[in-house]
Amino acid sequence: MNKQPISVIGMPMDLGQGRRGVDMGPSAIRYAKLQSTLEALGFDVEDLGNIEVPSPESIDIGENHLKFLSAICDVNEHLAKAVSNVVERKRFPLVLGGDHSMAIGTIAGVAKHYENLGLIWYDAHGDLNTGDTSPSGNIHGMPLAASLGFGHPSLVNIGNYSPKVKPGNVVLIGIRELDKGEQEIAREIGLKVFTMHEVDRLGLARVMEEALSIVGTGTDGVHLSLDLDGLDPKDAPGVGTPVAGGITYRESHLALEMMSESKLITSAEFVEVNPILDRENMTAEVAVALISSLFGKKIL
Ligand code: EXY
Ligand code: MN
Ligand code: MN
Ligand code: MN
Repeated sequence: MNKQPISVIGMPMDLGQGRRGVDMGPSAIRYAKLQSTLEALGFDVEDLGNIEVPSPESIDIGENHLKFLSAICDVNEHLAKAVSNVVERKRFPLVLGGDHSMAIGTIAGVAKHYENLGLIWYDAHGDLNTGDTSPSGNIHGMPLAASLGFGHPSLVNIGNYSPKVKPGNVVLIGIRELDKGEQEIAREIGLKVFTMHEVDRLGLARVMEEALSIVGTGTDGVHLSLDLDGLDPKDAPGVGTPVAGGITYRESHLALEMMSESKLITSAEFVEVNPILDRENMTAEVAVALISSLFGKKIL
């Protein structure tokens, strides 16, 4: 079998949220043996290092409802270019984070290469806020809205085009916390949201079958944006915005194995790993284990 070579990019981003430490997520995932694990599965892996991100202490926070907007836009433009180069070289972009505001850059870099990009948003949160609806002003609560074309023009137009994805090509999985404005936008544009209610009621296998059928129909590529807080905090404690009652470690493995079997996924990012809030690098190790499943690791 021909295995597409993989390019790893680190995004040590922590400007999009309020708790320090998530900038060290990429290092923690590398320390959990990402590269050797993928090489053992037979992949050619190159690590392109990290995008440069300023520390929050060294720059101005700007307006309170869109904290660090200007720096977040700047570093996401850089990430978008790096990701786009990887796609042009026919390699698989695997981006490590970093707070979820980085998805704006990753998706900007990927989506311009596809007519109809599918998107799987695996998360406790919808990340559907704009500067007007956000209760916190934290931009990590806004990247899905921005990718769909909603929000501040500088976020929406990263990469100089918008929107990156169409609502009918997007599925959200694991959702258990939505702000009022997020509920409204999700209803208004008819987003397919598999909340924890659907996971409990249907089981994760059925949810994944439906989700993969949606993102695999009429699309020419599928990006996976996996926020580790989609998992239950018992299984992935090293995240800045934990929400109880999430998807288990086993269910998440099944989800990633089903994504692998579908052969639909063309790019991925694993985000919100915060080693300072973690226990013995457990969450980074979970990320590497899930990445192995995505890249076809089989027990037998
Ligand atoms: N909805 C809340 C906000 O916008 O502030 C919390 C967002 C957390 C977003 C993250 C990591 O997925
Ligand atoms: Mn610059
Ligand atoms: Mn998120
Ligand atoms: Mn989240």
